[in-house]
Amino acid sequence: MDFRIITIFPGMFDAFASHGIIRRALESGRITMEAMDLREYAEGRHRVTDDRPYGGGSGMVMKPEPLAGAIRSARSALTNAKTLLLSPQGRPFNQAEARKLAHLEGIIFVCGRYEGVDERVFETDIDDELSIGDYVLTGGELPAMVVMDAVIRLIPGALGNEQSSGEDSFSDGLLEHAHYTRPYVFEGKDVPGVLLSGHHGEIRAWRLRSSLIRTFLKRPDLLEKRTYTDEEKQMLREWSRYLGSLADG
Ligand code: 9D3
Repeated sequence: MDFRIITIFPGMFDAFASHGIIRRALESGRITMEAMDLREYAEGRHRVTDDRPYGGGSGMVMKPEPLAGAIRSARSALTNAKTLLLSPQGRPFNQAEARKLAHLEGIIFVCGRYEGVDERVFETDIDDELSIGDYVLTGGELPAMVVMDAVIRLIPGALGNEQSSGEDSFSDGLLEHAHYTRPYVFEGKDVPGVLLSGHHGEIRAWRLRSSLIRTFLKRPDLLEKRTYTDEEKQMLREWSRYLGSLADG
């Protein structure tokens, strides 16, 4: 999968590209990534990329000519790519969006800065608009990295053989079960015995129960968006009966 990023801060992407799974995905050729400096598409001695808004007001707007030039250059390199604008007005990004994007041949990210882009560029050169959540950042660069990170780990082979994104907690709508590693006793607390029992069926059931209860405690909103297997229904009824017996004495 091919990524192009249009930004006034291409250097922000250097650390992202040079560590861990992203670095390996680049080295193996599963992805390519190029941060394009928007300034290189701006004219004049000062290579200005922003200007004052028509109608007045505070803040600046991304000038149309450099942005359109950079997008068209990226699109001529990646002919089948989708062009996404990162902006606070975008649709909220989530795991379902990540799964859809993972099927694309390429993505051109336009990192918003200032108050936004000139509407005429938005209308003709942007395919879709995404936000990463309801909080105020200084630009679209970190959001572009967030979206790439979520998408890249879904590309077959990107996580290596030891992990699979199919096992992600978000894949089945529950949070992860509790995890333990050595030592067996840490600060006086030991590990649930079932995990040392070697009974794979019991371990699986324990983990499912752990996932259900952690989701109930930490993210009850997730429980309502989900359908339940017979085994899960049985666990929920078991709790319900148990809680009912506590209430009724
Ligand atoms: C006067 C209102 N502006 C400043 C408070 C609006 C504004 C413009 C540009 C607010 C933030 C930004 C920069 N942010 C992004 O470009 C951005 C973003 C974000 O701030 N939060 C979550 N997702 C994203 S994606 C791009």
